[in-house]
Amino acid sequence: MNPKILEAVAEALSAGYQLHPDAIDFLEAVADRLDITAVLKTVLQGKTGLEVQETVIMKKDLESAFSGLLAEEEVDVKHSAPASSDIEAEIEIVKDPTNNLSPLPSLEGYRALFESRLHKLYNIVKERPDAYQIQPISRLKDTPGQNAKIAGLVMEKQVRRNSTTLTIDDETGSLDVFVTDPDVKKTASELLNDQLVIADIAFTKSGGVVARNLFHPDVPDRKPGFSKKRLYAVLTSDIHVGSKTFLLDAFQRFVLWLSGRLGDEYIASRVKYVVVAGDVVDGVGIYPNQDKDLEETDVKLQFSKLAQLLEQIPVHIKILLTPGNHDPVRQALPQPAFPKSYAEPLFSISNITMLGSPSYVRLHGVNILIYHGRSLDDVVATTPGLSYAKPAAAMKLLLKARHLAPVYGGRTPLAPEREDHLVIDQVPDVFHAGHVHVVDRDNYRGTLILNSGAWQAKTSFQEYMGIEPTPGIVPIVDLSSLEVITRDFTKPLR
Ligand code: D5M
Ligand code: FE
Ligand code: ZN
Repeated sequence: MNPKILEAVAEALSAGYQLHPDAIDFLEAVADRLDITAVLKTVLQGKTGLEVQETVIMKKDLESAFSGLLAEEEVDVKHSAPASSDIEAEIEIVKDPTNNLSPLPSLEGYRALFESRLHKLYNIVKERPDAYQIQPISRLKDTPGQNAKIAGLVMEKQVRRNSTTLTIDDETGSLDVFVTDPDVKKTASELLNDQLVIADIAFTKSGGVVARNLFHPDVPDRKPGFSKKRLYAVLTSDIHVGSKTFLLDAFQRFVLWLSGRLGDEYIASRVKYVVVAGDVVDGVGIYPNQDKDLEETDVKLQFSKLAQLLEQIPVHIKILLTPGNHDPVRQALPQPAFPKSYAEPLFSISNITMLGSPSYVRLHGVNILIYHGRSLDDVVATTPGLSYAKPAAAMKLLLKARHLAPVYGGRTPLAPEREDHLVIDQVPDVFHAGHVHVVDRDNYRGTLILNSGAWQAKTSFQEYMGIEPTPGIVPIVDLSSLEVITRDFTKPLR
């Protein structure tokens, strides 16, 4: 028996009590979580005042004392956590494309981009235990019955009733692979055009190639990084200042809440970061006839209005701003940080950091991938079973593909860069995107996936598309546990 329990039993005996065997089992189970002599002491104190003398300590006696102590301990931890104004910010910009962009002429550029994509994804594939089995397509021997593995980009996907055909290209050649097995067809249906796939193939007697199995590059199952301090990061996006449907009242309430003027003090005073994943303003000329939806038609003035709101956020809270498809930077991914020419008023706010999209930022040891999410349109449009109501499922596919915008020639413009900055070459602890205007979350193999909603009410375009946004609702991440809570700022709190 655990010596601490022997000691506790002896102490109970000397006070004239016995422990029921179930009570001893209970002590065994909790011995390394709590100070059991303290638990026992509480129980004995409770027993001494009783009119009817009870001399046996039951399991239920211990349970109630134990839960009381546990609650006290938790309260202690909470109240001893300092406010975020007493904690220095720890922002490590791990990766930001802004100063590494140099688009090449189109033809040469896209060739370089895809070479870079393949190269970076091969480096990811190299970590697989079966990597040594992967062969270049040009070296495959088409002996019937022969198995092999290949890795290449999905150039085409033809879905028919009974089979799917994938055209897979690597650096050495191209191969058509048939998929008939129902489980493998399911994986095939999740593959995005131009993403990397690993295929376990077999040659048939008739000279065809079938997929025995298909694999995403994927992320390993792991424990994410946590902050040692209890601090919160508000993850938000799609503010759309300048739009007639921007929810000014809700955003003002959010700003007041951050400055501690709306109560909810425990959470509000521990917010250290506000991370914004793009579409900070509504922009101009983003879609045909946007003018009629705008309250402010000058982009610079949209930024002034945004600055007037953000400057009310206390300076100890650090604000990270990244662009989206409504913002006045290039539309093609990756996007650089806001230039001074448009966003001048933001540059005089000392607690704002501007970054490009996508960027990786480590906050107190938590690696956050921030990306607006334009390519979610392509993912939703081309993958059966996905919808705008559940953007986290679409984000999960990007994570599995290890690429933020694989589809070339779809709705998401890609810049002809020498390096493919959109490969997810480090596994993030948090994957934060917006664009869809729907708060949604998931956890995939240790990564928190979070779509961060919006501050814009339903637009006529969304009405037409059947999209139900969840504006004014803000996810708040506890960096010490990656647990998520939300607050709804569309109405007064409580
Ligand atoms: O995107 C706001 C919402 O509208 C988001 O749910 C995606 C959807 N959206 C935006 N552009 C398109 C296209 N081209 N097709 C389908 N759905 C789209 P925002 O970027 O704020 O305008
Ligand atoms: Fe948006
Ligand atoms: Zn957007």
